[in-house]
Amino acid sequence: MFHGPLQESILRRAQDKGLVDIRVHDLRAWTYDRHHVVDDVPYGGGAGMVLKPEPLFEAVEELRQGSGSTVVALSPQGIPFSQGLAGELAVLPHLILLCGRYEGFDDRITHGLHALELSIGDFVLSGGEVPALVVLDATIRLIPGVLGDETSALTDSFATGLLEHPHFTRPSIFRGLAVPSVLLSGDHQAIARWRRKQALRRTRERRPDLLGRVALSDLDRELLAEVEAEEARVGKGEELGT
Ligand code: JFH
Repeated sequence: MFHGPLQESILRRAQDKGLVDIRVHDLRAWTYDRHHVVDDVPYGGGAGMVLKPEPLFEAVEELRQGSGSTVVALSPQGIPFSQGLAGELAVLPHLILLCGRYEGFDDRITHGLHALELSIGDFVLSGGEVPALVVLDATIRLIPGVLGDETSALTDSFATGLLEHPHFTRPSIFRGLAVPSVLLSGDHQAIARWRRKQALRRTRERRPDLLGRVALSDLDRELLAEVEAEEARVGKGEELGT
């Protein structure tokens, strides 16, 4: 589950450049029984199995670099992972990511190891491996020197707090669909204004929760008022069947 994603593209280059060292461990290496059992039935009953504390504790105690390690546990019960948290993880010297399988961890694991419990979203995956790769990818691309273009991580959507404006490339007309003419105008101020308005429009339509959290300038309020006025016109037009 790890070797594909870790050997490609940006994560590959980050490792090749020596900017990050990623190791993958099998929890069963810290078991001592013939069948390498890492799970057991839940106290209190119910379906599914739970990860046993002993192998996780032994693994973390062996891999931990003194007090310099931060333990992260992936879980549907975690706090929401975000761009902001990726930025905080990116400056830490050593992370230990606990993936998990079955129904998750015996609660003494996350508590006893002082793990930061993270969720990558409100959907249920089969295990923590994909969430761990998500956290790694989002975090590693913020390490200085990982991206070729140092500015792109900063101007990314979510770093600015808004969704991005739409992007277009050649040809200028594709199957009858034209690129907005302002983008071909060469008028950089008009382009900047159009992009900002589109970003505000998309954010308002798709992620109104983000709009409440970002600091809006006077121009932003003006552009949003234009968007709202256009919206009202469209709504009326629909009502009138025009
Ligand atoms: C993980 C798993 C089902 C049962 C919600 C109500 C009932 C666990 C380890 C993270 C995000 C994960 C994630 C992370 C780690 C593990 C599978 C299936 C249930 C789910 C619990 C095992 C899932 N953001 N989504 N999924 N599982 N629960």
